[in-house]
Order: sequence, then C-alpha cells, then structure tokens
Amino acid sequence: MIGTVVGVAALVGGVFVGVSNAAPSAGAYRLVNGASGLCLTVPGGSTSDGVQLTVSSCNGASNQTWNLSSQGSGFRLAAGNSGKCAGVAGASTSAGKAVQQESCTGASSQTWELIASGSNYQVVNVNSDKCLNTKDNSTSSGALVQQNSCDSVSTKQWSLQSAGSQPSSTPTVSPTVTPTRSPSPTPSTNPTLPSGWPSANGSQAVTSTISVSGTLDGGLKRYYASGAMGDGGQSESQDPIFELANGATLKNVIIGSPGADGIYCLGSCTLQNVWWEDVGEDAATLLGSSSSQVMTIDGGGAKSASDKVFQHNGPGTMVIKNFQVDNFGKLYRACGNCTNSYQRHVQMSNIVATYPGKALAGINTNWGDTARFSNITIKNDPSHKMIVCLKYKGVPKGSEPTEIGSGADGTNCIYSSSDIHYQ
Ligand code: ADA
Ligand code: CA
Ligand code: CA
Repeated sequence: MIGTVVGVAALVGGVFVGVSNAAPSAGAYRLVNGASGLCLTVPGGSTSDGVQLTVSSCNGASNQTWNLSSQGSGFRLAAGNSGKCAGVAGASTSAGKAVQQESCTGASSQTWELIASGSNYQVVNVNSDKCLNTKDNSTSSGALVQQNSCDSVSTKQWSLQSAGSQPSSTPTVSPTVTPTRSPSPTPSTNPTLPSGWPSANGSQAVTSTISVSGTLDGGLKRYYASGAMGDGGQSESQDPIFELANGATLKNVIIGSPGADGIYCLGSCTLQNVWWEDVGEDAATLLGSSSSQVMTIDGGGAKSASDKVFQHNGPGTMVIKNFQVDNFGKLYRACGNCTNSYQRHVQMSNIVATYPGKALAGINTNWGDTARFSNITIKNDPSHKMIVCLKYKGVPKGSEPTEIGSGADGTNCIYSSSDIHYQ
C-alpha cells in the first residue's frame, strides 16, 4: 500500500492539527476515533491472544496505550497492558474481519501504515490494504473494532495523542515518509487528561477481605463492603475490601459504597483502572516493609473522600498516574504518626484534581520524604486554595503531626509552576 504522507503539521493543545499530518514517530500514543473521541482499547485490560479490540472512554490506562515501533513499511501497534500486537484475525484481507490483539510476529497483518487524512490518520493494514474502523461505524463505547475498505468516513479516522512515555524496547526509527517541508512534529508531552467514569458491570457485596495474589481482573464489577467490614466512615478499625500480596495486580475494579478501609498493598502492587465511587476511611494503603517497594496506581479515579485517598504507612514509593480525584481531603498522605517513621516518596503525573480538596500530597520533611509532580490539572479552584504539597513534622505513634509549610522547595516538594495547570 502506498500513501503520500507529506504535509505541514503543527502541534496545538496536545493534538496534531494542520492541512495534513506528517507520519508519526515511534512512541506511546492513544488512538482516538475521529467520530466518537473514544480510545482504541484492549477490553478488560486482557492479556490474552484473540481478544477483539474495542473503543471506549479515554482514561489514560495502559490498555489504551499503543506503543508504535517501526515494522516493515509501517508500524506495529503493541498494547501497553499486554505487549501484544494489533492484528487482523486470521490475517484476513476481507472487510468486516476483527482487529484483535495477538502475540507479535512481525507479520504484515500486524503492520499498519498511518496515512495522513486531514488532521487525522487512516490506520491501514499492510496485508489487506483495509482501514481500522468500528463495526457498523459505531460511535458507542464498547463498539468492536474491525477492518473495512478505506474511505473518508469519520470512524475510519484516528488521531494520535502522546501517552507521554516511550515503549520499553524503543526502536528509534524515522517516520515512514519524512515530510519534505517541515521537521517531524514532536509528540506532545501532555497526555490525554483523565476524564469520565465507567459504569459498573454488576455489583458484589463483600463480607470478608478478598486476598489477591497474582492478578485479579474485576471486569469493572462494583465491590462494596457489607456486614462487619465497616460503614465507610472515618473509624480506623475497618477492614479492607481487597488485600494485595507483594507483586499483585488488581485491575478494572469499582469500589462502591460503603468503601470500608479500601485496598491494602502488603508490598509492591499495581492498581490499574480502579475506581472509588465514595471513598471510605481511605481508598488504598501501602503497608509492607521494604524501602524498594513500589505501589503503582495507573488510571481510575476517586470521589468523595472525607479525608485521605491514598495512605502510605510502609516505606518505599507510591506512583499515582493518569488519575482523577474529585472532592477529597488529601490525595496522598505519608503517615505522620505510624509505628515506624519511614522515609516515603510519591510521584504524581497526569492527574486531574477537582476542588474541593485540601492538598495533593502531605509529607513529613523531617523524615526526608519527597513528592514529585508533573502535568497536574486543578479544576474548580479559581482562588488556588488546593495545596499542592503540604509539609508536616512527623511524630511518634500516639501524637498528632503538625503542619509546617507548603510549596515547591526542590528538596522535598519537587515541581515547578509549569507542572500545575488551573482549569
Ligand atoms: C491516620 C492515622 C494513622 C493510620 C492511618 C491509616 O493517618 O493517624 O495512624 O491509622 O490513618 O492507615 O488509615
Ligand atoms: Ca486513616
Ligand atoms: Ca485507613
């Protein structure tokens, strides 16, 4: 398939605009459908072969992140959650055949050319010469993705939005065709802002803590506390709904009301696309005892936290990214009065925080805590009342820590004004 990919492109507000686009560079992107604004998705964050792709509301999660790297005359598109490649089922050349994730083979049925089409791209399968489309040209969330003959129908147009990070095995390659009149545009450093809440796929009452080791994929089911677990108020004696062993992943879960004491991580863990509809005592806590443990919260969101959302009681690092939070006390608190006075670290990126909210992070500077922030959007806060980084003096268990200041200092609270956007 031959495409003429020449043009002048400009980058405005994180999306490519212009008469026509240059071919993209290798990197991590979201593919946003030109008709619906929905993102190309591996449904349920599945890691299995043969799962047909869908479009769904863009939420910044890894199952909507596509790592483009050079392959043949185009790119392979590898899903961020599974590493698997977008390909046409059975290497079919017929219209209407499913586009699915499959183990990457480098085949031409897994190779895609991105052909400039106005300000978007057609995503053309090299084996079939057919275009990535939604079934029946659907614009609904959950619509299946397939190939159809190429034309200018808007469901066959896709825009690329930078997902902000490079794939793990990054081949640095030049675009398919180099534009003749201008250099390749640099992908935006601003990924798509998290927005939109999922609807639940059924509900389940939880009467005793669910232990997770390995991966639990909730398929967007709602789990809520029942019986003696706790009422989701501010009592510290409630039980968690989920408890994750070291190395566990919990994904595609909605925590409903009551939320009790949320989720515990006993070591390194990942919460992917987890949503709290009404945060209980808090949303999730990092426990554990290793200074190298990392808890990663990627995608999802939390609403209505009377006090804390993420509580850090053990040592180590919490990474919070692609997350939205609305009406809360603190998005993150390094415990100021726990049994062990650890040094703790937090990194926040691509966060949308809607006021009211007291602070994004509360840390104890006397224990050497650090908090780093990038691409933070604060909404509904014209007077800038939400504190980005609140400093405390941590104290022994049994006392109450005191607030000692706030603001960027390059040592404990690390950010610059360009990291914080008010909307
Ligand atoms: C508060 C409380 C801590 C601890 C924490 C938690 O910060 O002061 O001692 O209980 O909540 O784990 O929820
Ligand atoms: Ca608490
Ligand atoms: Ca708690």
